[in-house]
Amino acid sequence: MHLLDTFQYLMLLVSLTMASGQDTCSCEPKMTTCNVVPCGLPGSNGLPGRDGNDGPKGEKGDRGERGAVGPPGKVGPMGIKGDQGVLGPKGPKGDKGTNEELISLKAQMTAMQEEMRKLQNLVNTYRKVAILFGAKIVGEKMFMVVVSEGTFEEGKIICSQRGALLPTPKNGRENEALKELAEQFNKQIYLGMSDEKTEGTFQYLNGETLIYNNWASHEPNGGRKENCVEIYTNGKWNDKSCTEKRLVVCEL
Ligand code: MAN
Ligand code: CA
Repeated sequence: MHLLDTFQYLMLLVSLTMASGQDTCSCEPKMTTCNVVPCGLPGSNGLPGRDGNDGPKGEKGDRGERGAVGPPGKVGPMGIKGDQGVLGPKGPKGDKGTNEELISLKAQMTAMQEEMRKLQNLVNTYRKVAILFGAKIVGEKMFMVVVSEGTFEEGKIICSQRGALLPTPKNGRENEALKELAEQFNKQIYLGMSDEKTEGTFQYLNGETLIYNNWASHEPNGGRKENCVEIYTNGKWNDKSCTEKRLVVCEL
Protein backbone atom coordinates (compact mmCIF):
# COMPACT_ATOMS: atom_id res chain seq x y z
CA MET A 1 0.00 0.00 0.00
CA HIS A 2 1.19 3.54 -0.91
CA LEU A 3 1.94 6.16 1.75
CA LEU A 4 -0.88 8.42 0.45
CA ASP A 5 -3.35 5.62 0.58
CA THR A 6 -2.43 4.89 4.15
CA PHE A 7 -2.93 8.63 5.12
CA GLN A 8 -6.31 8.78 3.44
CA TYR A 9 -7.36 5.63 5.16
CA LEU A 10 -6.35 6.98 8.54
CA MET A 11 -8.21 10.28 7.97
CA LEU A 12 -11.36 8.37 7.06
CA LEU A 13 -11.03 6.30 10.18
CA VAL A 14 -10.65 9.37 12.38
CA SER A 15 -13.69 11.03 10.78
CA LEU A 16 -15.85 7.99 11.26
CA THR A 17 -14.81 7.62 14.91
CA MET A 18 -15.65 11.28 15.65
CA ALA A 19 -19.02 11.04 13.88
CA SER A 20 -20.07 7.93 15.77
CA GLY A 21 -18.79 9.29 19.19
CA GLN A 22 -21.06 12.46 19.29
CA ASP A 23 -24.60 13.33 18.32
CA THR A 24 -24.00 16.95 17.41
CA CYS A 25 -21.32 18.57 15.42
CA SER A 26 -19.28 21.30 17.12
CA CYS A 27 -18.91 23.31 13.91
CA GLU A 28 -22.40 23.20 12.40
CA PRO A 29 -25.98 23.48 13.69
CA LYS A 30 -27.70 20.17 14.55
CA MET A 31 -29.61 19.88 11.26
CA THR A 32 -26.39 19.60 9.34
CA THR A 33 -25.49 16.09 8.56
CA CYS A 34 -21.91 15.54 9.42
CA ASN A 35 -22.06 11.79 9.51
CA VAL A 36 -20.82 11.39 6.05
CA VAL A 37 -18.88 14.57 5.28
CA PRO A 38 -16.10 15.30 7.79
CA CYS A 39 -15.91 18.82 9.46
CA GLY A 40 -13.19 21.25 8.59
CA LEU A 41 -10.48 22.32 11.01
CA PRO A 42 -11.80 24.52 13.97
CA GLY A 43 -11.68 28.28 13.26
CA SER A 44 -9.67 30.76 15.33
CA ASN A 45 -11.24 32.24 18.53
CA GLY A 46 -13.57 35.29 18.06
CA LEU A 47 -13.02 38.73 19.70
CA PRO A 48 -13.72 38.86 23.45
CA GLY A 49 -17.37 39.70 24.26
CA ARG A 50 -18.48 43.03 25.89
CA ASP A 51 -18.04 43.46 29.61
CA GLY A 52 -20.99 42.08 31.58
CA ASN A 53 -23.27 44.24 33.77
CA ASP A 54 -22.12 45.16 37.30
CA GLY A 55 -22.70 42.32 39.74
CA PRO A 56 -24.83 42.74 42.96
CA LYS A 57 -23.33 44.82 45.75
CA GLY A 58 -21.00 42.75 47.92
CA GLU A 59 -21.23 42.13 51.71
CA LYS A 60 -20.01 44.88 53.99
CA GLY A 61 -16.28 44.44 54.53
CA ASP A 62 -14.57 43.89 57.92
CA ARG A 63 -13.86 46.94 60.09
CA GLY A 64 -10.56 48.54 59.06
CA GLU A 65 -7.49 48.84 61.28
CA ARG A 66 -7.53 51.65 63.88
CA GLY A 67 -6.08 54.87 62.35
CA ALA A 68 -3.08 56.79 63.67
CA VAL A 69 -3.58 59.03 66.76
CA GLY A 70 -4.92 62.46 65.69
CA PRO A 71 -3.55 65.86 66.86
CA PRO A 72 -4.58 66.98 70.40
CA GLY A 73 -8.02 68.73 70.71
CA LYS A 74 -8.72 72.26 72.06
CA VAL A 75 -8.23 72.97 75.77
CA GLY A 76 -11.43 71.99 77.66
CA PRO A 77 -13.24 74.18 80.30
CA MET A 78 -11.66 74.57 83.74
CA GLY A 79 -12.51 71.71 86.11
CA ILE A 80 -14.09 72.11 89.58
CA LYS A 81 -11.88 72.88 92.53
CA GLY A 82 -10.30 69.78 93.97
CA ASP A 83 -10.45 68.66 97.60
CA GLN A 84 -8.11 70.19 100.09
CA GLY A 85 -4.78 68.43 100.15
CA VAL A 86 -3.55 66.44 103.11
CA LEU A 87 -1.89 68.24 105.99
CA GLY A 88 1.72 69.06 105.22
CA PRO A 89 4.57 67.73 107.30
CA LYS A 90 5.17 69.25 110.69
CA GLY A 91 7.52 72.24 110.59
CA PRO A 92 10.86 72.28 112.35
CA LYS A 93 10.87 72.81 116.08
CA GLY A 94 11.26 76.43 117.10
CA ASP A 95 14.20 77.74 119.02
CA LYS A 96 14.13 76.91 122.65
CA GLY A 97 13.23 80.01 124.69
CA THR A 98 15.59 80.82 127.42
CA ASN A 99 14.53 80.35 131.00
CA GLU A 100 15.02 84.06 131.68
CA GLU A 101 12.64 85.03 128.85
CA LEU A 102 10.00 82.69 130.24
CA ILE A 103 10.35 84.08 133.74
CA SER A 104 10.10 87.68 132.39
CA LEU A 105 6.97 86.87 130.33
CA LYS A 106 5.30 85.27 133.35
CA ALA A 107 6.06 88.36 135.45
CA GLN A 108 4.59 90.65 132.76
CA MET A 109 1.44 88.54 132.63
CA THR A 110 1.01 88.64 136.39
CA ALA A 111 1.42 92.44 136.34
CA MET A 112 -1.16 92.77 133.55
CA GLN A 113 -3.63 90.55 135.41
CA GLU A 114 -3.25 92.77 138.49
CA GLU A 115 -3.78 95.87 136.32
CA MET A 116 -6.92 94.37 134.84
CA ARG A 117 -8.26 93.50 138.30
CA LYS A 118 -7.76 97.11 139.44
CA LEU A 119 -9.47 98.49 136.30
CA GLN A 120 -12.40 96.12 136.77
CA ASN A 121 -12.81 97.31 140.37
CA LEU A 122 -12.76 100.94 139.18
CA VAL A 123 -15.38 100.25 136.47
CA ASN A 124 -17.59 98.54 139.05
CA THR A 125 -17.29 101.58 141.35
CA TYR A 126 -18.22 104.00 138.54
CA ARG A 127 -21.16 101.80 137.57
CA LYS A 128 -22.40 101.92 141.16
CA VAL A 129 -21.98 105.74 141.26
CA ALA A 130 -23.82 106.11 137.94
CA ILE A 131 -26.66 103.94 139.16
CA LEU A 132 -26.77 105.92 142.45
CA PHE A 133 -27.20 109.04 140.32
CA GLY A 134 -30.05 107.45 138.46
CA ALA A 135 -28.28 106.17 135.32
CA LYS A 136 -29.59 103.17 133.39
CA ILE A 137 -26.88 100.81 132.13
CA VAL A 138 -27.64 98.49 129.20
CA GLY A 139 -24.67 96.49 127.89
CA GLU A 140 -21.99 99.04 127.11
CA LYS A 141 -24.48 101.93 126.93
CA MET A 142 -25.57 104.29 129.74
CA PHE A 143 -28.61 106.65 129.80
CA MET A 144 -28.58 109.46 132.31
CA VAL A 145 -31.04 112.21 133.19
CA VAL A 146 -29.20 115.54 133.06
CA VAL A 147 -31.77 118.36 133.13
CA SER A 148 -35.48 118.19 133.87
CA GLU A 149 -36.52 120.40 130.92
CA GLY A 150 -35.14 121.36 127.54
CA THR A 151 -36.07 121.62 123.85
CA PHE A 152 -34.54 119.29 121.25
CA GLU A 153 -31.80 121.84 120.38
CA GLU A 154 -31.09 122.61 124.10
CA GLY A 155 -30.87 118.90 124.85
CA LYS A 156 -28.37 118.39 121.97
CA ILE A 157 -26.11 121.12 123.41
CA ILE A 158 -26.44 119.92 127.03
CA CYS A 159 -25.41 116.39 126.08
CA SER A 160 -22.57 117.42 123.79
CA GLN A 161 -21.15 119.64 126.59
CA ARG A 162 -20.85 116.45 128.64
CA GLY A 163 -19.23 114.47 125.87
CA ALA A 164 -22.51 112.65 125.28
CA LEU A 165 -25.38 112.48 122.75
CA LEU A 166 -29.17 112.52 122.81
CA PRO A 167 -30.35 108.93 123.39
CA THR A 168 -30.80 106.50 120.48
CA PRO A 169 -32.33 103.23 121.66
CA LYS A 170 -31.30 100.61 119.07
CA ASN A 171 -32.98 97.54 120.49
CA GLY A 172 -35.80 96.54 122.86
CA ARG A 173 -33.59 96.41 125.95
CA GLU A 174 -32.23 99.92 125.37
CA ASN A 175 -35.74 101.23 124.66
CA GLU A 176 -37.00 99.64 127.89
CA ALA A 177 -34.25 101.34 129.95
CA LEU A 178 -35.15 104.74 128.48
CA LYS A 179 -38.86 104.09 129.02
CA GLU A 180 -38.12 103.43 132.73
CA LEU A 181 -36.55 106.93 133.03
CA ALA A 182 -39.53 108.56 131.26
CA GLU A 183 -41.88 106.62 133.52
CA GLN A 184 -39.90 107.51 136.67
CA PHE A 185 -39.96 111.25 135.87
CA ASN A 186 -43.35 111.03 134.20
CA LYS A 187 -42.04 113.03 131.24
CA GLN A 188 -41.41 112.37 127.56
CA ILE A 189 -37.80 112.43 126.34
CA TYR A 190 -36.48 113.63 122.97
CA LEU A 191 -34.52 111.02 121.03
CA GLY A 192 -31.39 111.67 118.95
CA MET A 193 -33.06 111.47 115.52
CA SER A 194 -35.15 113.57 113.10
CA ASP A 195 -36.58 113.77 109.58
CA GLU A 196 -35.52 117.39 109.17
CA LYS A 197 -33.28 116.57 106.16
CA THR A 198 -35.71 114.32 104.27
CA GLU A 199 -39.36 114.52 105.25
CA GLY A 200 -40.67 111.08 106.22
CA THR A 201 -37.21 109.50 106.53
CA PHE A 202 -35.98 109.57 110.10
CA GLN A 203 -32.20 109.43 110.60
CA TYR A 204 -29.83 109.42 113.55
CA LEU A 205 -28.09 112.77 114.00
CA ASN A 206 -24.95 111.36 112.32
CA GLY A 207 -27.02 110.79 109.14
CA GLU A 208 -27.35 106.99 109.44
CA THR A 209 -30.76 105.38 108.86
CA LEU A 210 -32.70 103.97 111.80
CA ILE A 211 -32.06 100.33 112.63
CA TYR A 212 -34.80 100.12 115.26
CA ASN A 213 -38.06 101.94 116.00
CA ASN A 214 -41.01 101.64 118.35
CA TRP A 215 -43.60 103.94 116.78
CA ALA A 216 -46.97 104.27 118.52
CA SER A 217 -49.85 103.28 116.22
CA HIS A 218 -50.57 105.89 113.49
CA GLU A 219 -47.14 107.50 114.05
CA PRO A 220 -45.22 109.24 112.58
CA ASN A 221 -48.01 111.52 111.36
CA GLY A 222 -46.83 115.12 111.77
CA GLY A 223 -45.30 115.81 108.35
CA ARG A 224 -43.23 119.00 108.20
CA LYS A 225 -44.63 120.21 111.57
CA GLU A 226 -43.16 117.31 113.57
CA ASN A 227 -39.53 116.56 112.70
CA CYS A 228 -38.34 115.39 116.15
CA VAL A 229 -39.15 112.17 118.02
CA GLU A 230 -40.22 111.73 121.65
CA ILE A 231 -40.54 108.54 123.68
CA TYR A 232 -43.72 108.30 125.76
CA THR A 233 -43.77 107.01 129.33
CA ASN A 234 -45.07 103.70 127.91
CA GLY A 235 -42.00 103.37 125.66
CA LYS A 236 -43.80 104.11 122.37
CA TRP A 237 -42.50 106.76 119.95
CA ASN A 238 -44.23 109.84 118.51
CA ASP A 239 -42.98 112.36 115.97
CA LYS A 240 -43.29 115.77 117.59
CA SER A 241 -42.42 119.43 117.06
CA CYS A 242 -38.84 120.08 118.23
CA THR A 243 -39.68 123.09 120.46
CA GLU A 244 -41.49 121.36 123.35
CA LYS A 245 -39.84 121.13 126.79
CA ARG A 246 -38.82 117.56 127.52
CA LEU A 247 -36.77 115.66 130.11
CA VAL A 248 -33.16 115.83 128.91
CA VAL A 249 -31.53 112.40 128.95
CA CYS A 250 -28.04 111.81 127.48
CA GLU A 251 -26.43 108.65 126.22
CA LEU A 252 -22.85 107.80 127.16
C1 MAN B 1 -50.79 115.12 119.34
C2 MAN B 1 -49.33 115.25 118.95
C3 MAN B 1 -49.05 114.42 117.75
C4 MAN B 1 -49.53 113.02 117.94
C5 MAN B 1 -50.97 112.96 118.37
C6 MAN B 1 -51.38 111.55 118.71
O1 MAN B 1 -51.58 115.69 118.41
O2 MAN B 1 -48.55 114.84 120.00
O3 MAN B 1 -47.68 114.38 117.45
O4 MAN B 1 -49.35 112.30 116.77
O5 MAN B 1 -51.13 113.76 119.50
O6 MAN B 1 -52.74 111.51 119.01
CA1 CA C 1 -47.00 112.71 115.79
